[in-house]
Amino acid sequence: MEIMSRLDKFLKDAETEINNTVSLKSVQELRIKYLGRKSEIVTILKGLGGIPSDLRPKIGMRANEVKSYIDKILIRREKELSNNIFNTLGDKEKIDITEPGIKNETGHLHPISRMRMEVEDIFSSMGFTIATGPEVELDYYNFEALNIPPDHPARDMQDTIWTVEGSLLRTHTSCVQIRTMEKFKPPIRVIAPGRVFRYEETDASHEHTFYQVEGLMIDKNISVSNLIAVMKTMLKSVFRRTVKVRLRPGYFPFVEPGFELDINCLICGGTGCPVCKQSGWVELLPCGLVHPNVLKAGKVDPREYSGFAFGMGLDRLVMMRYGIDDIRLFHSGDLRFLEQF
Ligand code: FA5
Repeated sequence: MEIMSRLDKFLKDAETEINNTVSLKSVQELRIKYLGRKSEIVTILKGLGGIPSDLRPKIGMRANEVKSYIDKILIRREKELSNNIFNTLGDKEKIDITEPGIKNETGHLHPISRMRMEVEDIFSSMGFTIATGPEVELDYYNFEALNIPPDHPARDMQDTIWTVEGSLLRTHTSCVQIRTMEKFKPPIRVIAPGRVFRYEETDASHEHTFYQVEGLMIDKNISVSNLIAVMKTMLKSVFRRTVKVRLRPGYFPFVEPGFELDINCLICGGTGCPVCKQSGWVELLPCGLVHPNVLKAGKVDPREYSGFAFGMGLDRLVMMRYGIDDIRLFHSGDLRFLEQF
């Protein structure tokens, strides 16, 4: 019976091709080829009416069997290939959809940068603006204009890294005082945060490269009480509580009178530790009223104006705020330290 052998061959061809196919896309194509409207099986089924009636039931039954069998093997192959997507990947590539994802590490600001921004905000709220100056500075701005002429013994107070004759890595941010007075007329209210450098041995509270925030306020009738009021407001905002401070006389050629503002050591609570050199106090903020010679160097008339200035150690402020007992940790690059902030 020719039609029966056509059906057998059709089934054999379909089975072979479906079992050998390797992609889900070709399974779809084979479904169209073997079961679609133009497929041989559909043509046979449509032509059943033309077959002699005694043979029609047998051929019809066989054609339907072949059709549903092909459908089954198409479904089975589709399932096999779907599972195989994972099985054909190497062991390392296997996807475990229940495994928790890998958290992306994101960086954050260094604690000194954060504190600098916080201090900038505090002073901005008191009407101060931010000034800057170069790190490689002229002798004139770092020393001479600040009432420290050549050969003045006060030059030894800050061990200097010289670059070329007359040029140095600034030892403090006080140079920005003169640069600001050259640019702006009083009233002046600026802070100048920045990096400074000293040729120094390092220890728990001393670095060769550290940060200061210079402050300068010049107006008519500025006195020590203005200085104390601004300092107290700043410290209260930084520490979010009142901290014990002491003011003692300090000598800096660019201020008169000059003071040292110390804060009670917050590492040991005042009982003595390597950071405060067992004294219970940390030198944080030298300050004073701007010396008339400095005002003159900045072309400001000392008979008309007066002012105060301060130079705060930013690293030490961060140490006190977070209870860090060694300044060298800041530049250590140690992630175990930095990740805590
Ligand atoms: C000065 O640098 C003056 N220019 C400050 C000043 C400005 C006085 C305006 C008066 C008016 P001094 O060398 O003390 O001063 O440094 C100021 C602060 O910087 C210190 O109180 C301390 O907090 C910090 N500091 C000084 N040396 C180091 C260092 N090696 N490592 C870390 N912090 C330091």
